[in-house]
Amino acid sequence: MTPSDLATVTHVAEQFRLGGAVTSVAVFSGGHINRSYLVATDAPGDSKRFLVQAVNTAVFKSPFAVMDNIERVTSHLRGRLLRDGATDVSRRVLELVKTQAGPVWHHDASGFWRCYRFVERTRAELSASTPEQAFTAGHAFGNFLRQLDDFPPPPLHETIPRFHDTPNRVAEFTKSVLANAAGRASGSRREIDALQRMSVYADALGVPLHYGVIPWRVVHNDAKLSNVLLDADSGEAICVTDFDTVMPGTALYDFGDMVRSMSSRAAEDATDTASIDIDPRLFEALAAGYIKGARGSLTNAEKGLLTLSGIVITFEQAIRFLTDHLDGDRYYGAARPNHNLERARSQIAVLEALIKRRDALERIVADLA
Ligand code: GN1
Ligand code: MG
Repeated sequence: MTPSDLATVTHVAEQFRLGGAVTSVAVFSGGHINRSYLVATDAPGDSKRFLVQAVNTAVFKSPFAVMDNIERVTSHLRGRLLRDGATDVSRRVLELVKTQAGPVWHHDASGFWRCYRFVERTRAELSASTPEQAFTAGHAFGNFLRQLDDFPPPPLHETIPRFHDTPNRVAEFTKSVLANAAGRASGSRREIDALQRMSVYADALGVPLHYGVIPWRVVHNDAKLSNVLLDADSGEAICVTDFDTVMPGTALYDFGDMVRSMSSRAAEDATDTASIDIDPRLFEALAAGYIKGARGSLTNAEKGLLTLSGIVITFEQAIRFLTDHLDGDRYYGAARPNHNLERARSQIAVLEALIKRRDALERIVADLA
């Protein structure tokens, strides 16, 4: 962190009701879109550390709408936890901190900021290592779906329009291939061709959703393993995080995203693509955890599309990474040259493995359902 970044984040942190003075600030890595900092204070009691985040307003064009959603969702989740008799509510749902001025955000020339209480004694993982981990994370997102099944009107804001509109993602991808803004199309020809061949999957969730075969629900929309906090001692998934894209959608967006990040052991940007595969035991544990966590809220039509959802969302993510590579890494950024191309390749490898193993995975779901 540069001294000027440190001064900025310290100043921003001081705008929130931390209950004490800032003693240290560190970059908190993870997440492609927003910038996060871990801020420690000398506040008395257990709540000494905070996660201060700069919301990426190029991506979230209406950060006020994002914060409105998060306030409503976190307070609903808190209410459901209390109703269900949970004892450790402060570890099971994120808590926004207000500014001295009152709102849960601070906005100045340095950006649009928010602050959460840091959930202590937890960790996050980028890729699943054991079936137990896939089960507990799947269970946490199933539980999240159930806790939001009585979310009251009005509907949440659409914080990013057409977020999981996969055919629209394909259209944007096609435009990027044609525009070739960063001059990278010829070096990505194999990946472009592979994804164009797989475009048949693009509408496989949108059609059932828009024609009423599966219901609209309040869903997370970024349900990857790294968005659930695991207890540092027991490994139990205790708290779902990252509510920026919680909005109407299908449960299958969430399950599909989990398949993408939890049914293989490969990191999202793994480069040894030849070794990337799906482990059916991870997939089975994930599906079992999700169905159990949802406690009967999934319809038979949703259950019947669980396997396909993994294919669709992994395809969509591959398209998004490759689009960004072609556009010059403007959305996700890149820590090294060709980073988004590598991410796209690893997602294509996961996708190919899902397609190859589809029948076996369908049988697993049929046996569980
Ligand atoms: C982005 O910023 P982060 O890591 O929470 C992205 C998701 C992608 C994910 C891939 C707003 O999430 O849609 O699935 O990266 N979020 C946004 O890891 O685009
Ligand atoms: Mg996210």
